[in-house]
Amino acid sequence: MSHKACAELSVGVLQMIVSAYRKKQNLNKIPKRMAICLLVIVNAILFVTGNVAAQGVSTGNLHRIEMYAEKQHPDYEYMAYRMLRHEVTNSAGITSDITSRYSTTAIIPGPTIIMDEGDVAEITLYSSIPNPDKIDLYESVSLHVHGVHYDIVSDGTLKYINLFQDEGATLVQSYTYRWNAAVGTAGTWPYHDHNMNTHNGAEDKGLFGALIVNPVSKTVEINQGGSIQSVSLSSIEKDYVLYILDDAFVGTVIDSQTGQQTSVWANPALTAQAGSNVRFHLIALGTNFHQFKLPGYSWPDAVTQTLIEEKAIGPLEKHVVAVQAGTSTVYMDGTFAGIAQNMTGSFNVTP
Ligand SMILES: [Cu+2]
Repeated sequence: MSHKACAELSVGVLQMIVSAYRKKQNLNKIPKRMAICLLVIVNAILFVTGNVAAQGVSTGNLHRIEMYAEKQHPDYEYMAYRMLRHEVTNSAGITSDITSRYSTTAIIPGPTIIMDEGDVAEITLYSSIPNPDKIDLYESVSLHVHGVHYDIVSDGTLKYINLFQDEGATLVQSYTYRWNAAVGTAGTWPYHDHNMNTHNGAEDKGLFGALIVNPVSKTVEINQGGSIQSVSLSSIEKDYVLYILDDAFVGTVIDSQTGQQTSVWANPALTAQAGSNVRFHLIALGTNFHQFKLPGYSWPDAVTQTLIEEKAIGPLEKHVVAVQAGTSTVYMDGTFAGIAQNMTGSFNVTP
């Protein structure tokens, strides 16, 4: 499990991508290899079903997920993950399809996958990314995740690193990973490609996203009237997933009540209802250090169990900020570089 210090993904790039969307480019074509894909899907389902039946140990939910890694636009080198299907089967055997919560197009950051502590996810990745430099069709793209448990076959790296096998999808073959959000893995974690272009992957080209593992306690600690209070997870109205790049925040807003996810791009204006509880999930990507601030607010630090007003976040580090919305303010990176690059967005609280 090696990590890299990622190159920057600039705001300019994001704006190019946004403008491509505005032009209503069709970014969502199903490739012609559908027959092969269907075969792979059927095989994957048989494999998953057999596997789970054999193990029969998990008491949590089983997530069956299918995602694509694809080019953001044929003319750009940028890539992104797209959710194809997400079904959740609970311990009573009842399955619900929650695919409609996600964007139907590939987005940066990629789809936020939300699990509960105790859940297992079987994630099949497909690739539709051609590489003109590698016409053998076997260049690998992957899902490498932090924080949760998995076996060597689900590391999502190349044989060069894991000394076992290339663990990724190619143009002609999918790859299925199994993530175990075992008790003790609650938190917010990054996932990203580790195989494309180099043995560190194309994370810097847009292939990254977040995994939220909600605690089995179903509670969140929050500052209420100057003291740390434990509140119900169901009281969270919105989850803001903000990746901190070297020069911008880029994110997804999740309506925590419905699960609906909305891609909000760079330094987005965030909104909340006064009195509602919200969470910021911050993940740093790139090489810079950041100082997250939300002036006027303080929140519990999970490690020290004290209320803090700012948090240093280094490359590949993450931090969760849960607050009760009170007054409008801004969120920002308070480092010199962050201020110089105007790394800030508004946090608008409506009565
Ligand atoms: Cu990593």
